[in-house]
Amino acid sequence: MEPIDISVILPCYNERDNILLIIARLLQVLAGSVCELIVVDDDSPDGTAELVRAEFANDPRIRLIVRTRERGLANSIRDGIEAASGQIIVVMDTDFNHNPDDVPLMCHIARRVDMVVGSRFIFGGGMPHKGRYYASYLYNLAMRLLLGTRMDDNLSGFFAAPKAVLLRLELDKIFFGHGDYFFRLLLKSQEHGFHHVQVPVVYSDRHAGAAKMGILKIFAVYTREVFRVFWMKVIGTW
Ligand SMILES: Nc1nc2c(ncn2[C@@H]2O[C@H](COP(=O)(O)OP(=O)(O)OP(=O)(O)O)[C@@H](O)[C@H]2O)c(=O)[nH]1
Ligand SMILES: [Mg+2]
Repeated sequence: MEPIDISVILPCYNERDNILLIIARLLQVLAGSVCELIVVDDDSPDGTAELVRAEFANDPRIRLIVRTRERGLANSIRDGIEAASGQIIVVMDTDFNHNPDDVPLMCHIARRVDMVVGSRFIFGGGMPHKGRYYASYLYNLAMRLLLGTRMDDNLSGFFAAPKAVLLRLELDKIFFGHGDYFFRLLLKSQEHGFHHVQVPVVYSDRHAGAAKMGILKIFAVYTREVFRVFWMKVIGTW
């Protein structure tokens, strides 16, 4: 059997109406590659895992990790990364916020650099709602000023990188919480001197289902975390 080249990590919680569609599309766009898709499900009550098991029981390209003892987006991504057999890792949402069609280009570039970052805020990127787009844009500017990150999109959570490169980072200091892990990942990788390339990505609205955290809660949690990291940088403990 050929060694696995690309591992796509698909963290999910209650995504029964999205997961099979996103898997099908990824298998189409990655048809020319030796790939695996790793679904990391936190024991979703809506039966997401059972659906994947029933549909892909005999397909070695689809791996299912069901976590019953822990919950959380960031540490489910870490579990996926550690379990991955591929040389290139891709991390993306399962609700179609991230477009599976962007994955081949990101993987292609990831072979030549340390990390490919999907960005809504460079030329060619975007979001469907103008209001949310500008709010996120301004939030990102504030993050860049406070934390000194050089990336335009510090919260997209859509990236590709060689596994060996990712494992050089201090994963314990990055992979906890929700989508805020992503700015810690970018900051730590910037400090490690990673060569990053940004690729424009256009978000779509969530295809089906509901967000796991309301926008106000996200704002409060992320802002608290931005200030915590800012302060750690000031006192030299980051
Ligand atoms: N394994 C796991 N996945 C999660 C968890 N929370 C969220 N996810 C997944 O992480 C991705 C992003 O979560 P969303 O709820 O879509 O967050 P969002 O993109 O800010 O919200 P929307 O605007 O509604 O799309 C989705 O694929 C979720 O299924 C969790 O606790 N565990
Ligand atoms: Mg989403």
